[in-house]
Amino acid sequence: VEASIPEPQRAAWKKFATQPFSNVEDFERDVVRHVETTLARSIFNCDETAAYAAASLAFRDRLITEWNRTQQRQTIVDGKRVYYLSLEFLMGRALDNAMLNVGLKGVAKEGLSDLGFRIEDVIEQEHDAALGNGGLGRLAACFLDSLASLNYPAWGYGLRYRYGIFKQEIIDGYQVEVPDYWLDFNPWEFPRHDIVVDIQFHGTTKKYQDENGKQVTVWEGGEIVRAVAYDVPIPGFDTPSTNNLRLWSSKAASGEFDFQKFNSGDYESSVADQQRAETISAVLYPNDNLDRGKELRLKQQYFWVAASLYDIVRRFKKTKRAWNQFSDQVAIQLNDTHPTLAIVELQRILVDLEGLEWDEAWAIVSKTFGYTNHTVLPEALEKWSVPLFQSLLPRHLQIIYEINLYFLQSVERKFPNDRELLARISVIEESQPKMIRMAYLAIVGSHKVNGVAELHSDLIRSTIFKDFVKIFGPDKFTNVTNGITPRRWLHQANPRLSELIASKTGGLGYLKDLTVLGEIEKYADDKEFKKEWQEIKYANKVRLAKHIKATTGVTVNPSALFDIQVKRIHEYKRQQMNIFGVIHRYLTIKSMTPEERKAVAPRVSVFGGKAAPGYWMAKTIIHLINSVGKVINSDPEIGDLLKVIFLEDYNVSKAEIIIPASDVSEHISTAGTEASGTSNMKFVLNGGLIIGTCDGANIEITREIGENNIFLFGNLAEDVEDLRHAHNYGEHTLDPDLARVFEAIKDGMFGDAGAFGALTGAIEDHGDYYLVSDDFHSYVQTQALVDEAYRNQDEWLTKCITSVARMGFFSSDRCINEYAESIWNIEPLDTST
Ligand code: GL9
Repeated sequence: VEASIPEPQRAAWKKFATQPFSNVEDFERDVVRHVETTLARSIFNCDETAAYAAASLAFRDRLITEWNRTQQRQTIVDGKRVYYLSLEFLMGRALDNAMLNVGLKGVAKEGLSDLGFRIEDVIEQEHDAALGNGGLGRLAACFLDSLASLNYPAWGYGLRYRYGIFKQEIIDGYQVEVPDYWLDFNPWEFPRHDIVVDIQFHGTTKKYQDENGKQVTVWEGGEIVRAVAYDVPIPGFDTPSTNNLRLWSSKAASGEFDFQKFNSGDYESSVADQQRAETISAVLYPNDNLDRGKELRLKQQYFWVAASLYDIVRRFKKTKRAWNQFSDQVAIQLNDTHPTLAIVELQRILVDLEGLEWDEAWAIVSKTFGYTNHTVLPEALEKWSVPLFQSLLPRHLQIIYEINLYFLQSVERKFPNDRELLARISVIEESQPKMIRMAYLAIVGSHKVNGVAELHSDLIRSTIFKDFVKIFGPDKFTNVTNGITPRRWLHQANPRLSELIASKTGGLGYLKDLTVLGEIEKYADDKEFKKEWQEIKYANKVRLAKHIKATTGVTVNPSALFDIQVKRIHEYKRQQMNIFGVIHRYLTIKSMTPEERKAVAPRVSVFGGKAAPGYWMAKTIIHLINSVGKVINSDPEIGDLLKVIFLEDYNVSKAEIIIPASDVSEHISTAGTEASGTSNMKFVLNGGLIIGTCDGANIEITREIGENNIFLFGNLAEDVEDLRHAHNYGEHTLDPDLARVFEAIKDGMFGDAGAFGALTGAIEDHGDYYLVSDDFHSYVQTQALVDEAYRNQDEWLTKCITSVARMGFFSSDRCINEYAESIWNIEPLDTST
């Protein structure tokens, strides 16, 4: 149905077109209107929550008018769009970001103050949008910021979870998970009840000949779940471009009940059917780097992928182009293997619904997709059981078998008589039950596959995807090193540092071209500049110290060295090595004379991060950190020399307080396990130094900032295999310093020794898979170098400033431009029209 307003009536519309505010008075008018009408409150009933809601709605009005213009511009230009499919978007708070990106935070501050509010308090009211687990989800959020800021026509597609990542509480030193019911009030989304897609599950397939004698397959029966679109506007920085993040929510397919059940009096079970449909988008799976193969997760994946593809195809069909132009109009990026079904679904749409020949369809499909791999950890590589697929998605299983058949045939032609090769690379693993290897399917159906840092991309080419490099050639595999948005991670999180940089580089332009940071290197030895720099760092540490006091009750000295490790808790990230190092430090101080202690450099060790609810070892690490903190923080002999803090519920908004306050941060994964890491970039960009292993993006950070400005230690990725072998064949003796630490734990120094047996046992008795014992000595020694370096504040500051000056490469803008050029073949849109 044509829904445009006819030409004669358009004048009236134009006359009354929404005029978004751009000065203080108009902002105040909008806020008051939203308080009084949208929220139905008044001057007698307006608290900070209401002020937050009204300010957000005022900004949302602005964003949506720009959003409309951007979408119209894109439709008129009718060029290529990129679609970023991600099961996770870890957006954090939106208000501060929106105010800064549209350049009206000053206006809002003054307006809110006139109305009786402090802008900081208003910003604090917002609940984080936490639809992600960690790095992978936050990367997607940084990418959206860059795509909009660089004027790329781009949409994100995800799921609108009712429950985001759980809220972590620490009770008696243990992690407790509390559901994150966050949608009570969310001013940043627009429900689109007119944009719905019905998604099919289960059922059966039938083959028949059509009137032209062509074989056709239909997929019938089963159940239908409805996808409803919710749109979240994504403002670019210093540009009118406002992109769209479309999140799908599930509900029952029709408002009607199942009348069979209803008539037979089974009212409750027909209500239960409705609720079952809503379950699909109910909860984000809280695992980081782990595949658990749950049926509901597969349902989520297909639900989201099918709704998104329907939407994308519908948009393409409106242009009335021929199908062979699809990949000129559409690029789809798969954020990990979670959306791999999109490859199968597009093939199904083209062959079953649009009647294309298989080969013609497949040529289109494989030109459309790009696949990003985010991990080499074997337990994270997704596999789905064939019987599960057979039941849930019978037609897709057939298509996967057919894709695999043609693929294996082509390999057979190229490498005849290599049965082992065929078994290794088959999309179907011949296990009991058979399993579908999603990464292999993603490779076969994409035109480019990329890793997320150089080492990681080298590793996937030489290990897990080696055979595929041989088959498809090296050009299909590429690297795009991750990046972070400097808007949120410098300008928003660290406004004073941003201001200082702006004052020396000619304004905020550096936020659009981060390589401009290079201009501050000339101040790396400037006395005045260094003093200001130091004051800003100190103020950020005071802010964190207040947060620590308020949340844990522990007083920390802001003059001490702040050593921070915040990230998901995982054995490969080695928080256990960090806490063992802390215990070692404690034992060392305890063994000193009071005179010797005067020479000790005071340190605050800060930890933060969530453990997956089912990851028992990670939970034990959290328990140990808290138990150690309890003993050390109350030891009167230690005082300010050492404090150990576990900050509960690490999330994006807490990261914005924590990261600017670090002197040193820890990125100490076993070499070859952390694909990239992105918080490493955030910490350095905020003037902290890194202690880290030669892993992920640490290597490229070192190359950019210089090895004098980073504390690297530990074994290299190339040695890991041999070291593991040594453990397994009894050729390793436990590091003596680590042995002392274990004795203290076993003596009960930190409470019930039995509670930590699994942690020490993994290292002493079970092969030390993450090589803690191998790296412990060089870790402790390198920490001593950190202490020494920190003592010389003058040199330390030079290192920090030099490092920040050289971080331009790690902007997600650089990263997105690389994707645009080498994978998507897409250009920015001119916003002047
Ligand atoms: C991850 C890697 O572990 C990180 O090293 C990498 O920086 C990010 C982004 O590329 O991707 N892969 C992965 O599964 N997670 C990552 O953080 N985990 C989650 O966040 C779920």
